[in-house]
Amino acid sequence: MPRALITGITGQDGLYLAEFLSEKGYEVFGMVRGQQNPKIPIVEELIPSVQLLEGDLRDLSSMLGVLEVAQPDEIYNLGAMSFVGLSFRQPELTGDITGMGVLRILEAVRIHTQGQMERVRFYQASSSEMFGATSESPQHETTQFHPRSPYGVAKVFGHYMTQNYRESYNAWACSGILFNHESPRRGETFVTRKITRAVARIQAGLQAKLYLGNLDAKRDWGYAKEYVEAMWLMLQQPEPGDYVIATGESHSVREFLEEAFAHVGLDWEQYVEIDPKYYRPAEVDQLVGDASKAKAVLGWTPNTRFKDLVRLMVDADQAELIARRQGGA
Ligand code: NAP
Ligand code: F7E
Repeated sequence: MPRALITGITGQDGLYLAEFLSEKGYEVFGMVRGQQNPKIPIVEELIPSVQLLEGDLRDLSSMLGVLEVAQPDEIYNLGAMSFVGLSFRQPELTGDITGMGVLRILEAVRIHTQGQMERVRFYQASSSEMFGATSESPQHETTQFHPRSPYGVAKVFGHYMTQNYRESYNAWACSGILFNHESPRRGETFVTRKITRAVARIQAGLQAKLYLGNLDAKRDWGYAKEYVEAMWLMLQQPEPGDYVIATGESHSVREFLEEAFAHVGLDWEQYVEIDPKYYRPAEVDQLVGDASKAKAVLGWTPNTRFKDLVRLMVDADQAELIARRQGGA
């Protein structure tokens, strides 16, 4: 039975990946920061066989302990401080977790394998935020980086470290450059989920207004459940490499709003107000990915398109609200 270790297992992607790997017959280990995390019962309920081990990306010795117990064949490094807006307010912490954390886990693997890094397959969660203000469109694996946030800069560091360990120590390491991917499990501060939750609450009469920042930003939004398969496919190839994972379509926050409110028969303009506090010191105006390498080499293509994604997220938030109300919460 192959063994996989996931950092960030309590996050959106971690949950989907843990389910995916466990269905494939993997023994799944997850690194968690502490037992008090309220998401731990959700992980344990969804994947009863999962083994959770305490470790932190800011602490090398804790990760060595995790590797000692898990003895993984594959490591998926999904742990990060992943909220771009917050990274401007907590740049040092973001650099420590999202950037230095990658170096620490690579070092932990080097020490754990006694220098034979090729024995363990490693996935790094790189991001389209690394492209930032690049002038090339669509973006692909060799597009020049121009990160626009402490988060984006930290991801560039992690990306190059992963490449550097591959070149220096023969690490079997891949970076997936994933464009935005969303789902009903998306954190509630990210714009898509913030909108779909608000739509459900406004329709139920629980919320009057939705306050947002820049509505003109454009993103390439895909469905997270499909993106975790691409991570796994990268680690099944004969050689490690880096891959863009994206839908190839770009839509504005405004278009997302229109679609989400229209799905429940509401006009977004009556409910949305702009609050400058949600603007960022530097914005990424437009991203759109070219995933043709992933299609050609991994055989991966996205199936869920923009409108379906918006609708499935609104439907899920409405269902969650109804379930909560029936449960008396
Ligand atoms: P997420 O929901 O924000 O999950 C982040 C995970 O990282 C959580 O499990 C969190 O644990 C963990 N974490 C935070 N600080 C940590 C630390 N110091 N040590 C260990 N773990 C820590 O993120 P996601 O959307 O699933 O994304 C997964 C990865 O892909 C992240 O690296 C993200 O930056 C990257 N990415 C995401 C997207 C996207 O659109 N979703 C696109 C490109 C790249 P707690 O529960 O303890 O906070
Ligand atoms: O913002 C604008 C905001 O926070 C999207 C992370 O998973 O994907 C994600 O980063 C856009 C930005 O995601 C609000 O200014 C307007 O232009 O949902 P977001 P993100 O910054 O694209 C990348 C690929 C990652 O790697 C990251 O980890 O929406 N926007 N008004 C707003 N954004 C938020 N959060 N809240 C607003 O009120």
